[in-house]
Amino acid sequence: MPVVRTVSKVVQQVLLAPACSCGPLSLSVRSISFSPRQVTSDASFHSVSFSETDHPRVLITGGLGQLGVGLAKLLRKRFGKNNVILSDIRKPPDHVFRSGPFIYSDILDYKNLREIVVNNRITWLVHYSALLSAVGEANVTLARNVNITGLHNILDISAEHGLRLFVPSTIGAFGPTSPRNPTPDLCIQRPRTIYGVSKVHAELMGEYYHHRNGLDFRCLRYPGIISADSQPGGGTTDYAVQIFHDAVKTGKFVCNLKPDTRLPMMFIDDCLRATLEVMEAPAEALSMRTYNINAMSFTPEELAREVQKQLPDLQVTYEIDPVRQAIADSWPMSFEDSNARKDWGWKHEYDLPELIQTMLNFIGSDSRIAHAN
Ligand code: AKB
Repeated sequence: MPVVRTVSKVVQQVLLAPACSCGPLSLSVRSISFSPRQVTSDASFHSVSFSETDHPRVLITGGLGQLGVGLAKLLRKRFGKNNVILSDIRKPPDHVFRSGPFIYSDILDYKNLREIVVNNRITWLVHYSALLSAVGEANVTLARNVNITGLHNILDISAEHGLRLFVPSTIGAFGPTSPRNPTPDLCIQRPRTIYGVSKVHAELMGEYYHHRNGLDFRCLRYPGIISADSQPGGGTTDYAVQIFHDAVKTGKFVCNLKPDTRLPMMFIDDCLRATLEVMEAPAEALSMRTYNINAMSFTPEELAREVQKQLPDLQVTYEIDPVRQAIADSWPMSFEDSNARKDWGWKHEYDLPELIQTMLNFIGSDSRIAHAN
């Protein structure tokens, strides 16, 4: 695909992106009288009174992206429907609105965020708002605002109110000078995308607040996440979701990465379970605050071959997007996650065959239902 077409497609995705739960371009002025950045380092950030035995009260930002609705479902099963609030700046579809509490929140509006945390007695915050890698390259200013300025608001609110804060990081937090096969937790991180730079910043800022102020910051570096009933928006690993939809619906798939591009990937159920598990892990079990988590690694060619075992008529062609290809070529090929496995018992359940079966079952039955209607 030519670069111009690719970039304009990406810009279009910025405007429509389901994974982008960003606020308006202009930053709102904080109209509060007190800034947590002025609080002395010995101030207590843990003055919020809630019983240890209570369920957490969870706020999920960027809730209408690829992961939020699934995470809310999992957390609501565990903590009760009304203890988990999904939020976004976009209007939720009916089924999401009916499934549990939903609230408007703009992470670039500090006062709005603070009001939500206070009024709803939030104790855990899962911060999913972000622009992903490819879409971020097409709009660096917006990515910088959402992924960096937005994160600062989240950190300050979390520190001020003694929240347990989860921020996802990614394989994209590594770059061409990192060891790529496998990539360990601690190694050189010089990413070349604004997405990657913002995620390294998030890791370091979260750990800084943890050491300086006692913020209960927890972070997992996600591989590319593959989901059946939610779409990613503007990532480099999106091809690995799209292939399933196209295989079932049209029998043809045009891949925008080279056939031999190996990247770490994970099925969404594993990713959401890992998130819950690290959030529930006792603090003393965590020897670090940012962990790699791994499940499988494959190339487009290997994925296509496995899908073709179930759908032999699938035709795959390659039209390389140079922006995405350059990003993928700078990322880990496989992830080393022994610290997560040792510290809090991380264990993935889905390898490639289970992933393929689950995706095709879900999308197949979904499209059969759509046809029947
Ligand atoms: C992307 O491709 O940008 C994301 C990621 C790997 O963080 N899916």
